[in-house]
This record gives sequence, C-alpha cells and structure tokens, in this order.
Amino acid sequence: MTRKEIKGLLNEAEKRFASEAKLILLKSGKVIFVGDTHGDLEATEKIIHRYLKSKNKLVFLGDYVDRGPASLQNINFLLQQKIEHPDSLYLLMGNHECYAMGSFHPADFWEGLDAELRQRYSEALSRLPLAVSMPNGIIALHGALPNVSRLEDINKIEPGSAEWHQITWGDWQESAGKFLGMDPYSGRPQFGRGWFKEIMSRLGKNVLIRSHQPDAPPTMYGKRCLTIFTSSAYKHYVPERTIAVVDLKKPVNGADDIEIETI
Ligand SMILES: [Mn+2]
Repeated sequence: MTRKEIKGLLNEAEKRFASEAKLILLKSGKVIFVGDTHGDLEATEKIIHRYLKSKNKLVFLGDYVDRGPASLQNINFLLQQKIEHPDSLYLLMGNHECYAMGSFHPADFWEGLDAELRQRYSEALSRLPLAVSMPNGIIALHGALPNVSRLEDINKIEPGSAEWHQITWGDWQESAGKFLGMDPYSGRPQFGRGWFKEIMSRLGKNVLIRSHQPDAPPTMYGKRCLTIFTSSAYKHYVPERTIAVVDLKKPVNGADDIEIETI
C-alpha cells in the first residue's frame, strides 16, 4: 500500500471504531474468537477466508502487531476487512495496539514506522473496543478483568486508565489471591483466582475468553478462564494456533461447552 492509501485506511478505520461502543454486545449466531495474531498474516488470512461468512461473527482479541514478520500487512489487512464487514468482524484492543499510551519493548512494528505514521496508527488503534459480552454468560477481552461496578461501565473506560491497564496488560495466575502485584520483569499486573471469582460474579458472567499470555494454561479456575493464542510467533509456548468457537444457541458454563479448533 502507498502512504496515501494507508492514511485513507486509517481515517476510515478510526471513524468506524469511534462509532462502536467499547463493550460490544453479540446476541446471535456463531462467534469465532481469535487470539493474538502478532504479525502472523497467514493465520489471519486463513481465519478470514474460512470463517467470515453467513451469520458468523469474528472477534479478534488484540495484539495484531509486533513479534511476527508481517505486522504491517496483518494490521492493514484486518482494518480493510473491518471496513468491508463492520458488523461481522470485531477487533478488540491488545496491549500491543497501545503504543500511544506508553512505549514498550519489543515493539518492532512501532519502531519501524516513521513519526507521522506512528502517530496515525496510534490514534486510530487507541479507539479500538475493549470487550465483547454475550447473553450466554461469556465475556471476552485481551488480558484480565477490569475493576468496574457494572458491565456497562466498560463503555466508560479511557485508554491509559487503571481499568484499561487491567484489560490490556493483565495476567492470570493459579494463585488464591486477588491482586498479586506487578511482575518485576514484564511490569504486567498479576491477578489470582480470588479476583476472577469476585469480578465474574459482579459482572454476572460464567466464562472468560482471552489471549495475551502464551505461557498460561489453556484453561484455569475450573475451566472458566480460557486462553487462546493464534500466532506462530510463540511456537515454543504454543505449538498450535487455536481459536474458540461459541454457538450462541447453546448455554455455556465452562470450556467443555466451547469448541477449540486449530488452524
Ligand atoms: Mn498482549
């Protein structure tokens, strides 16, 4: 794409994201959740061609850039698809979309852009929605669950806030506590079973689908917290790229009610 085409794409995408709520409500059909793709354009193309059809909804859980070899192509392809299929495809915000809110390393995508394009991608991607809610008890987002009083309050979360940080950067650990402190190496906030149980009950949800943490067990907390990962960028942790398929006609009480497919 030329520079002019990229700017046009970012303008269109930014307008689209500005018109969406931060909390997306999905009510019918089959929903396909995709974990971090991290520059794995091949994975993204395969998923779009295989699943973007009929009444399916596709939800990408964030982290489209950095680490993989085709970050620029991956994010541009996803933005084009979003513009063409605005009500079938949803792109949630991951921490790697948040360079505007503070730099991090490694960030090969962001560091490879010139100042003007870095600014434009930052502005457009800082408008991405944060979470998906479904009536069968599922909530989906990139990392951990935010400290909000009610589900609808996710719509008020501002990029850069504490709640935004919990969603985009938060990790889950198999410990009993609630907030377990910041990881000294990655700087990510760590949360335990206590927080999961408390906030899921407050939000009235059964199951969380998220990505972000390739070394996390695929299911935690009595199969109520699913972590999927859909990039070849972390083969040493996750040898297979996984997605989660949820049929909104069926009740979901745990991971056993969700189809995990490899692509
Ligand atoms: Mn992440």
